Amino acid sequence: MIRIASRAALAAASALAIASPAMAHMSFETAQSAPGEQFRGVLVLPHGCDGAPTDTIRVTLPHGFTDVSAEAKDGWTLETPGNDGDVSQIVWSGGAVPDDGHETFAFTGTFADDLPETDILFAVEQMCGDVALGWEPAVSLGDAPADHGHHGGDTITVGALELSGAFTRATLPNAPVGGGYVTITNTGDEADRLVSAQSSFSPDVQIHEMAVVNDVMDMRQLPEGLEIPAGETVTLAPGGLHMMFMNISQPFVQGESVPVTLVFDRAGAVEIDLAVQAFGASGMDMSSHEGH
Ligand SMILES: [Cu+2]
Repeated sequence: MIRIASRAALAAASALAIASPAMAHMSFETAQSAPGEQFRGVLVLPHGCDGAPTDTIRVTLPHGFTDVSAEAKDGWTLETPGNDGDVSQIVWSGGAVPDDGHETFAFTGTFADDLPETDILFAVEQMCGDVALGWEPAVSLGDAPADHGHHGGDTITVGALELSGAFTRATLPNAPVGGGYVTITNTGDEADRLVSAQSSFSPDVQIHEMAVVNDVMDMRQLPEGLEIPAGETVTLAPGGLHMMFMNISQPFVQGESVPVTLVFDRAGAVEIDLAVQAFGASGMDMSSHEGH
């Protein structure tokens, strides 16, 4: 079980889809829609937080999801903060779903016509007193069901390595950092190592892992880089290993791409383009990441 102690840590972690693989993920009952269509999102709460009842559910809506109305629940206070008449968040608070309870939270909205036919992520915070969990349930606007593990893109080969599914996510205008994700398969019979990364978007691209320290989820830099064992696949993905673009010089814009050169011990350097996916975590503050 992953706990996130502070609001800042929660915000940072939520943006990276914290969820232990062993846990049932919070997801939508139906996760299929299309650009221009109305969608009724029914969030299924799989469990509480490590024994404590869930008292708050906060959904941060993605861009391009409008005409939102949330369904009230008996015993819960419903708020829909936003600006200019647009709802940006839905918050149900003051209730109590026990750890073994089963509860759903529902809302309706419309996906914009011009959204790409890809997965759209909603950021959901599940709070149980001081403990909070972050989720990123997806809705697929394309033909395929929503799937975090598949982001398309070409496979690039360098030496014995195959790189695929390279992507990042749009950032807020003033966000100091951005993430980077790619799947690396070592088809050779000798281990390789991702030793560094460089990009014109950042003076310092770091390689991070997620780790639980003193019950608190945090990220830390891997100064020795990341080993890619022979014959194995290493996936950099939200919630786990990732590239972290520190002090980014410009925002990551959905639909564009962010170039990054990955330097491997054995295979050498290769430049890949990270496709910028939807902004899945509107309003998340990642400032706790500054300076590490
Ligand atoms: Cu990081």
